[in-house]
Formats: sequence, C-alpha cells, structure tokens
Amino acid sequence: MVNDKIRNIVILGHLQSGKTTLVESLYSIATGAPKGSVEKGTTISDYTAEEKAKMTSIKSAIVPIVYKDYKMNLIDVPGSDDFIGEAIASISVVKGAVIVIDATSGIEVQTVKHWNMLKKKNIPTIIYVNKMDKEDIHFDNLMDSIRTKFGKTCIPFCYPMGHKDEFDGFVNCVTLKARKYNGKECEDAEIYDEKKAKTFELHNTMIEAVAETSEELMDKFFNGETLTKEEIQTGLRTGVLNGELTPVLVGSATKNIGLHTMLDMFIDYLPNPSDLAPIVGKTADGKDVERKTLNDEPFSAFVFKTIVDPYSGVSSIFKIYSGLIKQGQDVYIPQLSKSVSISQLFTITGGKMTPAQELHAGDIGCITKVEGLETSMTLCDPKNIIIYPKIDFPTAVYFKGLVPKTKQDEDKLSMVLAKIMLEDKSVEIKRNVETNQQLIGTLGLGHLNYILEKMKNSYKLEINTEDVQIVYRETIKARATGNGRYVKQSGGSGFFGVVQMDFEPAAENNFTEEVFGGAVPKNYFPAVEKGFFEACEKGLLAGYPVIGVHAILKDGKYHPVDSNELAFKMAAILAFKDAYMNCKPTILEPIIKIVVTVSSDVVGDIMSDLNQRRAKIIGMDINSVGNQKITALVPESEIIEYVNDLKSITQGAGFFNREFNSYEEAPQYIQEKLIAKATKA
Ligand SMILES: Nc1nc2c(ncn2[C@@H]2O[C@H](COP(=O)(O)OP(=O)(O)OP(=O)(O)O)[C@@H](O)[C@H]2O)c(=O)[nH]1
Ligand SMILES: [Mg+2]
Repeated sequence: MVNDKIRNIVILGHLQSGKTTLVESLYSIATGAPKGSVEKGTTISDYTAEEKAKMTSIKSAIVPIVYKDYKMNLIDVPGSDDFIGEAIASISVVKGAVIVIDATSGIEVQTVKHWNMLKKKNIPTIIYVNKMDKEDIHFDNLMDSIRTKFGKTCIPFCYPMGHKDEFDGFVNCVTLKARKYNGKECEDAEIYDEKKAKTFELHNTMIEAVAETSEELMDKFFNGETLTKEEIQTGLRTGVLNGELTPVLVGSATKNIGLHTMLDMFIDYLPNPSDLAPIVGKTADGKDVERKTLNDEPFSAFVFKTIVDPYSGVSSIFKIYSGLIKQGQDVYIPQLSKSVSISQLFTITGGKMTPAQELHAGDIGCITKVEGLETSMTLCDPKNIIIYPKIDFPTAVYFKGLVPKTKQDEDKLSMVLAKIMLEDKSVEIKRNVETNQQLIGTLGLGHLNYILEKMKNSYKLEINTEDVQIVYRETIKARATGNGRYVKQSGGSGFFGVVQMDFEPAAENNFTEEVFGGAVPKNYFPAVEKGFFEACEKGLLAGYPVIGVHAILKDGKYHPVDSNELAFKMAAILAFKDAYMNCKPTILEPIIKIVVTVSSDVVGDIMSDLNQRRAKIIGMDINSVGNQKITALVPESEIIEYVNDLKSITQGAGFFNREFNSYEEAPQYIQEKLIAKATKA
C-alpha cells in the first residue's frame, strides 16, 4: 500500500443519525460483503453484547476498507454523550471526518458538539445529510440551518433530486452529473429539468468559492473566463483541507445513496498523509521533536484505544505517526522505559483481528498482550525516542458507591475494575478511607449503567450501587479551656496524667505548649500532642473529623512514678472533650468548584437551578465557540445528581467539570439533620 493512499476518517454525529449504518454500507460497497443491520445486531461496528442489545454504539469501532486502491480506516463513534471519550480519542488520530445529520431531525445537540470538536482541531470535514429517503424532508430549510449554525463555508456539493417531494437521487454539483436510485442501487442519470436551475446556481456558487481561494483564480473569474476542471478540483481540495469549505452531501445510508460519491470525495478532498503537518512530540529529555507521516521516518505510533476481552486479553490499537512496523520488530515504550518485541501484528475490523506482516505510516494497527501498555502511550523506535502528548479525556463527574454482594465478588471487583479502567480513561476509582466506600466515578448515569452491565455480561459480576456518603468535617469557632485528668493509682504501676489545655480556631490542626516550671515534663509533650490529634479524629457533634484547631498545653501535673505517655495522651483526649462544646463547635460541608458550560439561551435556567442548590456564582465567561462558562462553588451534597439534571435542562448539550474547593460551615438545618442521624446510629 502506497503511503499516500491512506485515509483515516472518523464518523461523527448525533445519537441514531445513522453512523453505524453508513459505515456498514461503505464496507459492503468496498468489499462486496452482505450488509449487516443495526436492528438485527449484525453490523461490524456494534459487535459487543451491550451494543447489540441496545441497538446503539458504545465503543468506537475501526472498520478498514480498500476502495479504488486507497486504504480507508473508518472509525465509527457512539453518538451518546456518555461515551464522548470515544469521540475525543478517535478525533485525536484522524485528519478527516464525516458528520452525519439525520435529515428528519436536523442539527442536534451532539452534531454541534462534534462540529466544535473538529473545528478546534482543524479537521477537514464532510457533512452527510442522511435518511433523505424518509418523508417530510425540507432540504433547503435544513441547508439554511446548517449554514446559519456552522457558517457559509458549508456548501452543498450534492443536491437532492426527485419529482415533487420524493427523493430518488442527487446531482453532483461539482461535475453536474446526476445519480438516480433504481430501487437497488444508484446509476448515472439526466438532471431533472425542474432541478437544473438550482443545481447550476449551486455549481456557480461553488466556482465562486473556488475562485476566492486564490487571487489568480479570482482575477480569472471576474474576467469571465471559465475555470478548468483541474483548477476547480484543486481549488475545492485546498478549500476543504484548509477548513474554508465543508462539502455537504445528501443520501440514504440504508439505500446506499450518495455513498460512492462520498468514497470518491474521501480520495479527492481529504488529506494524504504527506499533506499533513509534522506531528510534534518530546524527546526523552523534554525537547520538541517532529515526525512526518512518511515511511522513511523513524517508527513512532500512538495508542489511542484499548480493548480488553475477558478471554483473549488486552489489545492496544495504535495510529502509526511515522515509519513502518514489521512483525518481529522491537519497539520502545517511553512511559514504561522498556522495549518489547512485536511477535504478532494485526489490523482490526470491529472486534476481529487479522494478522499483518507490516504496516505503514498513517495506518492503524493493533498489538496484543503488552504488559503495562495503556491508551495515550507512545510506541517508538528504540534509537529514536519520542513521546506524544496524552489524550485529554473528560474526567469523572458522577460518583456512586459500589456494593459487592459477597466477599468473593469483592475480591473479584478490583481485578474487573482495573480492566474496565484500561479500556475507559474517564472512569475513576477511589476508596474513601473515612467512610470505607469504594467509589466509582463516571460521566453520567448512562455511562455507569453500561459499566455495571459490562461487569455482569463479561465478568459475571453483579454489583449494587449506593449514594456517595458525603465526608463532613467539624471545627470550632471560639477559644475555650479544657481540663483532662487521667489518674489510676490502685496498687502496682499506675497512671497519672493531668493537663490543662486551650483550644482555638486555626487554619489547620496544630499543637504548641506554654508550660511553665516543668508542670508537665517535656518528654510527655509528644504524648499530649498525640492525644490531641487522636481526639480530632472524631468530633463530639456528629462524629466527623475535626479540623482547624490549635491546641495549647498550658499547665498540668505529673507523678514521678505513675506518670507515663499513655496517661498524658488520655489526659489530652479528656481535655479536648471537656473544652469542645464550649468552643462553639460546628459542622463543615465539602464545597466543590464547578465550571458549567452551556449555550447562552439556557443561562437563566442554569442560574436559577444553581441557586436552588445553594451555589455561589464566582465567575462567568464566554468560551471560544460562544458558549457560557459559569464558575460556581456548590456544596457537594447538592450536586450528586447534577450531571443528569444538567443534561435534562440543556437537552444533553451542557457539561461541567468539578474539583474539590474547600470546607464551609453547613446551614443549621443540615447540621441538625446530621446530628440527629449520628445520635440515632
Ligand atoms: N430510513 C432510514 N433509516 C436509517 C438510515 N440510516 C440509518 N437508519 C436507521 O436509523 C437508526 C439508527 O442507525 P445507526 O446506524 O445505529 O445510527 P448511529 O448514528 O450509529 O447511532 P448511535 O450509535 O446510537 O449514535 C437505525 O434504526 C437505522 O436503521 C437511512 O438512511 N434511512
Ligand atoms: Mg452507531
């Protein structure tokens, strides 16, 4: 395969717009294989049990095809926002994209999200208006909304054809050739008379757009000269590669309408590996270094996806950024500081691996069972080390406690979670040492449910979930004195420790002493300090750890024989207890800083919802694509379900990040509830 004949193309678009069907149809056209269907669970992309059951994509799937001697790696991505990490990872390794729009629903939330993601990375994009075979479609209106939302650079390269409201083919506005669906496939046809005026007008608009790409062509255009076929072709290609033109195609993925045209456009308008700017990484000592996507560069590749199969183990899918890889070759993994020999090399089609002897720059390959290798790691020539930047996956915002049913399940859980985290970098696992809860963090309810289902299907592990226990704190608001006396002298060696201590509010727990005249000998200070810190582990209001207290040892008494460390430690604990309720103790709740990103039209709804959650707004900003970013401080207890509620307020468009900020005094009614709960327990 000649290096310049590779295309990597991600297929994006809103949930259920027809991405998987499109990929399946393109595969069938290129290979002649019978076409699978989403409904029957027979597609190449949706091959997992969960995808078949739900008739929706959950993981990205790579489907390579060869068309007119070009190798095209199509990457089918789930439309659901719960699995947005799959789209992010796929976008990081492609230089071409199709956005599928369902003609009956028009531009939807995820269409916009995916579009913005592609624009941020300057990825040449083709829009495919799918499901044109359905009824009640108003293409001209849809085209207007595409141009309003995504800009005037979106130009119909194809215009739907059909008498009256029917759809039975399209005109290619570049070549002015028509294709008509004959009930089985598309064939060349004459442009219908009533479509001629419109398609010629679009053709001319396109020529004008081409002319605008260079001064020379512009002069020619305004002098009334006709542009040659080559000039048009080159002009359009340059426009698409620069992101100045976004071709809009029409068709039906189920009926294979518009798909040969799409495949030809992949060749004509999407970049060759040699068109691409060099990819920048770092050397082992942190200096910038570049690689061109050419076969004669040193080998380097980037792992953008990991598949864990309970039986066959771990597969690492990588994009070759430069050079070649052959079976038997040694590759270096900088993040693991080790070299491995590639005993077997594969290409991957959905869930099926095919052995390969050699793979070239720009292509996608797969290796299996490499200990420690994870998504976002680099593979490279041991003599030419390079490290590529990691994929910026979204971090978990929705936490739940995991409750295994049996001890056996508990033992199995950590092994299963480790495998799930290898596949999915947006899953976070942590144990809260205070509550002893095993927590799982995900991107939302749908994401969590999928993970639970996967545990059940693939690992025969059924796990219940519970709400996160919020970790409260106690602190004091006033200074007070406490006396502690731990004296036991009933024959034999006894205990004698007496202290007087002051406790006052401070930034953090700390201990000092102001003892005069050796009332408490120096060697017992550490024991007193230890007693104080131990007492702080459990406050007397509701049993939460106490923070922000300065303890001062002021005075005390000792006994030359019976005093010991334990006695002074106990005395300090008693002094703390003695003073505590006089120190105006209070309960603190964890406050989370959130940054919510939403479109401007829902800001009012978001603000009033945040208000009800006791949030303090600390900033508002507009981001690069015109969305509002609201920064707020919110008590953790108020945002446990926020990700799901935010989705329903914004119809799925809004998202947020969270990080711990501080502890703040909880309102009285919450404190009373917590104290009542602690007293009951
Ligand atoms: N009438 C019609 N239906 C289509 C067409 N393309 C897809 N569909 C149907 O639309 C539904 C969704 O198709 P998929 O291919 O699963 O869509 P998707 O974009 O992959 O969906 P997600 O993976 O859930 O994001 C299925 O029922 C398809 O049969 C089309 O061109 N015409
Ligand atoms: Mg799909």
